Amino acid sequence: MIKTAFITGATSGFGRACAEMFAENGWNLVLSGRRQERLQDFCREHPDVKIHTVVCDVRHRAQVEAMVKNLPDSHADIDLLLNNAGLALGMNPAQEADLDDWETMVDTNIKGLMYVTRALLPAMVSRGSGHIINMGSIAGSWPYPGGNAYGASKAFVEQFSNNLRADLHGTGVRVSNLEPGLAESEFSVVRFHGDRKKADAVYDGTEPLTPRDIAEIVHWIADRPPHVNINRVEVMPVCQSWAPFAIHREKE
Ligand code: NDP
Ligand code: 8X3
Repeated sequence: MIKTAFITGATSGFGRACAEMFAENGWNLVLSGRRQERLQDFCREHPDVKIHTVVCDVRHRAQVEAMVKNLPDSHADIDLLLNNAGLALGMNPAQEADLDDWETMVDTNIKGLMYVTRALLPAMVSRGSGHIINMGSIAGSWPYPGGNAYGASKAFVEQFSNNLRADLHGTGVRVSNLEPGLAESEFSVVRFHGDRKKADAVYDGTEPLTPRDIAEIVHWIADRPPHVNINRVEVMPVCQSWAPFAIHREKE
């Protein structure tokens, strides 16, 4: 039985790598994102895969509802929703952060993820099967300077995932939260508003996770037998670990 994966944020980074991975494994795909040309490129490069693309900004509830309502019959039964669309904006301390950046992160990482989940969930529940994999982050569990609203938005994703599991008890629908650390994609270019020098400095001298690493984990989570639910996976590159607590000392 051919399965269908619905991937948000499929135009770049993790989402695009996951689209590749699921295509290689014979899945049908629903791919969404705001950049239409990237979605079209993917279709051109994968002429043998059954792909439905939708240009959608997940911040807009009506667009999300229309995207789900208008799924063609060939792609209407979603086996896997990968709630991946998301972003960090800025790394200034909270007292200097841009409120517009905070709002965009809340609208995308929290509200967008809720809209897509709520739109697709009833059909999964009535079919008695389905899987939602949410893209969390280590930033949802571990604070760092400048993480402020981004980390908090990913803490929401972690607890929303847990609470979804509680609500979906007995329905057969699975929920997982994947929490990656340092990974190279367009993430940092977006975070630093297009400043490539600052973005490159994030990965300088490191061996970060790759989108392919993440795609392999997503596929592994999705490919467990139906009675197995991976609740959460936290993954970092070997070059990343924790630092000691910061202690401010008064100068004599
Ligand atoms: P990228 O910037 O490479 O990809 C982000 C994707 O999200 C793009 O496809 C983008 O598509 C989409 N997106 C952003 N805003 C919207 C929106 N309003 N509506 C629809 N789609 C949107 O970054 P990553 O692949 O690294 O990030 C993917 C996810 O992984 C994010 O949730 C991120 O927070 C998380 N993550 C990233 C880590 C990292 O270090 N890279 C580590 C941990 C988690 P488009 O612009 O075409 O709309
Ligand atoms: C991205 C990982 O540590 O840059 O979610 O916030 S981090």
